[in-house]
Amino acid sequence: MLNKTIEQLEQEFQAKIDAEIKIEPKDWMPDAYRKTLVRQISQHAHSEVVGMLPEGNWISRAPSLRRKAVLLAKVQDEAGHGLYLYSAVETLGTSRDQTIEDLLSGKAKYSSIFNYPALTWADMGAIGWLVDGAAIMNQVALCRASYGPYARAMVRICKEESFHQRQGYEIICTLMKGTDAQRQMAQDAVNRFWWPALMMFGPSDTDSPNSAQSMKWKIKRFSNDDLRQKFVNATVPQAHLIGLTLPDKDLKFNEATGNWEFGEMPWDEFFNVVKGNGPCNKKRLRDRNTAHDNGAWVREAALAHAEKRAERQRKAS
Ligand code: BYC
Repeated sequence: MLNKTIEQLEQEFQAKIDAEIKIEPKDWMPDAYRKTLVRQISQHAHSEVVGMLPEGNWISRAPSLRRKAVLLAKVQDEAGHGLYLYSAVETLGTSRDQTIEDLLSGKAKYSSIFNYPALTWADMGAIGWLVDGAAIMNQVALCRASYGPYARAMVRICKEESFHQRQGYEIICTLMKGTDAQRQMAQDAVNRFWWPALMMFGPSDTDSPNSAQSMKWKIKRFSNDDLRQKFVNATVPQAHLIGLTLPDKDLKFNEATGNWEFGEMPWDEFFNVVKGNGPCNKKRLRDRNTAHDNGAWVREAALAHAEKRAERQRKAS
């Protein structure tokens, strides 16, 4: 490796990617590839962790013991996803403390969707069905990402996300079979979450500065717009099946392309939320900081326990 030029190393790196050989932590990689992965995987980890806040708030108000147990399990899964992903970031040489500090200080991004409030129980259904549904559409492709630790984490995450999507759709289906007030609650949740769910896929391809390079590196396999369209095509029939309407007067099926065409995305809203001005950005950051501070004793106890064990092992050997 010592005698190779950067150009040669880059060519070999791209050849491995083109041949579908995974890049592993100790392999040579361009700085920009490492940086892109740290950016995307850490934003993804933060999304999982901040995503626990709107749902965690409903655990104590779930309408039955069964619903409570299922929601609790889902929120715990999200914490686990965050941990796999923070570990994947560590394999790229960035410490977990640094990554978490970037979230707590407000420097790091996380998915726009978690800056919207969860106002009613039906929102738990809409989040599971639409938000986790959008997340899976994006994440199934990430199971084939070129970076080994990320791809392997995604395989496990996707299995759990499928359960999340099903539990959300089941909540919405149950409400749609209920009273007028319950159907109205479901419809209201879908009206509020439809467009924000479509925004999760990111800016349109023409405004996505990272897509072209990330696709060349096979971190991303599909463009933002392609995934958004796949999600719309999969979800519109599910809505119609249970009698829901979607809040888009321009939604129509195109026989020739097989696509459900949809109206103009509210891009001003998207960029405003990403800039930190969504309905809940400040609250989410404040709550995440409080949760982190409240967990200090757990981290201290875990460290003290690890030190004691190491000490015992030293004495025994
Ligand atoms: N929100 O060039 P682009 C979940 C940013 S959570 C905020 O297209 P890229 C779940 C983007 O970061 C699901 N920011 O970027 C958890 C970039 O900014 P920087 C989370 C967004 O990276 C709990 C700029 O806009 N999933 O599953 O090529 C409960 C330009 O965009 C958003 C992931 O994170 C957004 N929606 O493509 C329930 C998946 N979109 O960094 C569910 C992994 C874009 O240049 N991430 N931006 O300052 C990805 O696949 C890609 O990062 C994206 C964006 C498709 C999201």
